[in-house]
Amino acid sequence: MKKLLYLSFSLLLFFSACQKADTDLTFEANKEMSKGPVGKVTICHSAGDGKVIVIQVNQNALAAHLAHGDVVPDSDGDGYTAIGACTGSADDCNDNDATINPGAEEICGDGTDNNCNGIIDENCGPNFKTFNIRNANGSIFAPWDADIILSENAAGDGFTFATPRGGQKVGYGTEFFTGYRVNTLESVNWNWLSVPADRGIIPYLNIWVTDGQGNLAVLSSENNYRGTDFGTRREWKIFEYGASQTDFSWLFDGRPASRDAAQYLVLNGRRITLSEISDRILINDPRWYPTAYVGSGAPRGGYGINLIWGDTQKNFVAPNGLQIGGLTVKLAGVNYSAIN
Ligand SMILES: [Ca+2]
Ligand SMILES: [Ca+2]
Ligand SMILES: [Ca+2]
Ligand SMILES: [Ca+2]
Repeated sequence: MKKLLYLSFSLLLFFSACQKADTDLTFEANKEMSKGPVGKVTICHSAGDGKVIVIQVNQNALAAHLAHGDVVPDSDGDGYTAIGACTGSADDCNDNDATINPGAEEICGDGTDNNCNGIIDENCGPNFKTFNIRNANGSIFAPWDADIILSENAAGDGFTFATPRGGQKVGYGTEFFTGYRVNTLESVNWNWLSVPADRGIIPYLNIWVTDGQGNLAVLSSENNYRGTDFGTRREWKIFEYGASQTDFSWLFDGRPASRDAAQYLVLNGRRITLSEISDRILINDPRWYPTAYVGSGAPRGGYGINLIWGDTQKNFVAPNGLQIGGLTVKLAGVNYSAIN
C-alpha cells in the first residue's frame, strides 16, 4: 500500500507540472479520445533514462505526456505509426496526414511521396504520343504520306522523325498537363540523339491554353528554348487564337496585351514570360477548340503540350532524321520524365 501511495503521489507531481498544455495538445487529446479502446491512448513514453517504452494512458492525461516529449506513435490515426516510433509499423513518412502512408496510392503531380516509398510521383510521367498533322499536299487527314518516318522509342521518352519532302508536319504531344496553370511551366528538355544538318532547328513547342471563359490560344516557342527557364524567357508567340483576334488582355487579368509584327505576345510593350500569365490561364485540351480557328499546320488531338516538327525538308533529312530521347517537362518544381 505504501508503494502505491508513493506512486500515486509521484504521478500527481508529474501531471501537476504539465497543466499548461497548449490547445494543440488538447486537440490531440480530443482526437485520440475518439479512437478505441475507450479511455486509453497508446504513447511512446520517454522514461527519462534515454529509453522509450510503450504505455497506455488515460486520454485526459495525454496532453500532459505530450508536453513532456512523449509522442503518439500514430498521430494521424491512419493505422501506420511514425518512422522511428516505438511500436507499430514505424513507416508512416508523414504522421500528420492520414492520406499519406505506405498503404496509400501514389498521386501523380502533387509533388508528394504519398505512399512513403521515398520517391515523389513515381510512375507519373507524361505519356507523350506521336501523331501526324499534315501531308505534303496540305491535307490534314489520313492516309498520311507513306514516306514519313515517325516512331516513338521503346522508353516513351522521345521519337524519330524523318522525311524526304517538305510540307509535312508531325507532333509529339501529351494530355498529362491539361488543367495545370501555364505560368507554372518551367522548362522542357531532352537529349539530342540525331541532329539534322541545320542545327538551328528544334521542334516547336506549342501549348494550348484557355481562361475557361471562351478564350483560347496556342502559345509557342520556335527558337532554342530547350532547357531554358520559361519564367524568364521572353520569346512566346501566340497562334490559333479564337474569338479574340487582337486583344489578349484575358491572359493577364485585363492588363493590355497584343501580338507584335513578329507574332510575339507583348504586355505593356514588352515580350512576355510564361510566369507573367494569369493564374487563371490553364493548359487546355485542343479538342475544345472550334475547328474554324485552327490552321492546317496546327496540332490536333487531345494533346495540350506538343513538340512539333515539320514544314521544311532540310530540318529532317539527316541520315537518321531527327531523334530525341530523355524528354522531360518541369512544372511547379517537379521534373516529369516522359514515359509510356
Ligand atoms: Ca500515422
Ligand atoms: Ca500518415
Ligand atoms: Ca511515392
Ligand atoms: Ca505523389
